[in-house]
Parts: sequence; structure tokens; C-alpha cells
Amino acid sequence: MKKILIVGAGGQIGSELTMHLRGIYGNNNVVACDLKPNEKLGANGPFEILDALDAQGFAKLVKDHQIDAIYNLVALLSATGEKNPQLAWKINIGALMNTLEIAREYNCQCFTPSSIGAFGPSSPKDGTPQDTVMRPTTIYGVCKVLGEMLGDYYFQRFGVDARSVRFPGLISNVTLPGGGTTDYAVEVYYEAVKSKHFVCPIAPESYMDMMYMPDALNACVQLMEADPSKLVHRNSFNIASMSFTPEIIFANIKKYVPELTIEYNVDPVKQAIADSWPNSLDDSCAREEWGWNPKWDMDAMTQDMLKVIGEKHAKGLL
Ligand code: AKB
Repeated sequence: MKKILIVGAGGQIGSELTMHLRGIYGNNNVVACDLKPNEKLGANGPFEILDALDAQGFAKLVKDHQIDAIYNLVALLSATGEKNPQLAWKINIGALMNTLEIAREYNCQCFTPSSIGAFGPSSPKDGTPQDTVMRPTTIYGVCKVLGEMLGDYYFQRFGVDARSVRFPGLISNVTLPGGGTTDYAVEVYYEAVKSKHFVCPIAPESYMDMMYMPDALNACVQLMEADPSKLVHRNSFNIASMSFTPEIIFANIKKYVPELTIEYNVDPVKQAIADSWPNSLDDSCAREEWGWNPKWDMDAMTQDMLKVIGEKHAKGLL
């Protein structure tokens, strides 16, 4: 049975991935860790405090829990990264290097997500291919490209089983994202339920790739379980499920919440980032090499998001 460590487990992906993996591999086989205590993650399985930049503490956890797979989810996202590039570099690359080194030393499989942010303005905009020009113009993207290259380097040089996907904007209803360019597509659902008014920081016609969290969780498991002999690529796979603009997603939400009003107050930093990213990725390599096949479309996602957030609101949990 796999023993998994999730580093940065308190964030948007980790809070759901921990529960998802515990459901598959058993509660005690998935150790969650983060900088701060987390009651929910500690309630049904092991939880440890860890600063991913503390290499000794990180290695000790891997040794003590006899870990054989590490999910490194530590990251400062794109918009926050632009406010403090040095800190973004320190955290994003520091956590990644510790993950790869510890994976090498303790023979662990490892997963560090990349992003659509690894592409830049000179990458093809539509149907962005798996293998193409990657010259991002954000520190977040620079860290992601380096992370992809280091993952492949550690695989080729040391045999570390490092795998990764390029996540689009992830839409979820457990833990809010923070500091990303795609966050608007999560925040609007909360405001559709709470205040019925949303101020959007991204221009109405800006396309970006997005995905509902259940598909993202399946992608992690499917790739990590994939037969290595079938993987031509490793770090990192394009995955995609839907691409939309603010206008398109707001129209979809208004089908169910007609009172929702939208105001645009474009954030120049976020808009410049959105403009530098692809409109939509070509995910055919992931489909061919490990059977990637997303299940959720925009309308099903909208109905589910409004239902879950509506229930939380009714219980006074928001
Ligand atoms: C961000 O907006 O920074 C992230 C991402 C697409 O990687 N959600």
C-alpha cells in the first residue's frame, strides 16, 4: 500500500486532494502537512506541521512515516508572485528542490503541479501544443518551467519517478484559492450566492483554461498510477476540460441566479498575466499516454458549485 505525504495540504488543491487520496489509499496512509494546524485534515488522518523549506524536518517526516510518494503543492500563485518575485522564487523553488532531493534520497515517487502559467505570450494561443515555446513573463511561470525541467532532470539523471500536469484555473468549493489570476472564476460563485454582485478583475473577453476540482483530483491519481512504460512525457502534461471568458461563465451562472450583477474593475497586473497565457491547451498527449478524460463541463460545474456553496451559506458557514 502506498504511503503518501502531501506538502502544502491546507491550500485549495491539498485540502481536497488529501480527502480524495485518503478515500482511495486509506486514512492512515495519507499524511497531510502544512505550516499551520488544520483541524479538518487532522480529524480523519495524520497531520503534521511542516515548513517545506526546512529540508531536515521534511526528510524526517518522510523517514518517520515511511513515505513512498510526495505531492508537493507548495506555491505562491501568479498574481501574488508578481508582488514579491524574490519570495515566490524562494518558496516555489525551495519547496521543489527539497521535494526532489528527498524523493531521490528516500526513493519516493513525486508530483509537483505545473500550470498554464508555464506558457507565455510567444506560445501558440489556441490549442497550445504539449511541446512548444515556453517563455513565461511571470516569476510564477519561470518557476513552473524550471520545475518541469528539474523534474525531468531528476528522472533522467537519478531515476526519480517525478510526474506532473499543467493545471488550468481550478474551480472548487472547499478552500478558496489565493493570489491567482484565475481566482475570479471561483470568487464569482461565492458572490452569486452571498451578495448577488461581483466585481471582476479580468476583462470580459479574456479566455483562459479552467477545470472543476473533481477532474483535477482524478488527473493526479490517474497520472501517478499510470504505467511508466506508456509515458513519453513526464514533466509536465497539458490537461484541459473547458475554456471560457468572464462573460461566458457569468452568463452561465445567471441562468441559475438571474439577479447576479457584474461590474468590471480590471486589475492591470492580473490582466497582463491573463493576456500572456494561452486561451486553451491541446491535451491529446495526456489522453493518449495515460487516458486523461475529464467528466465535468461548465454547466454541470455551475449547478454543483451553486448547490454546495448555497448549502454552506444556508448553514451560516460562509
Ligand atoms: C493562478 O492563477 O496563478 C493559478 C494557475 C492557473 O496556475 N490558478
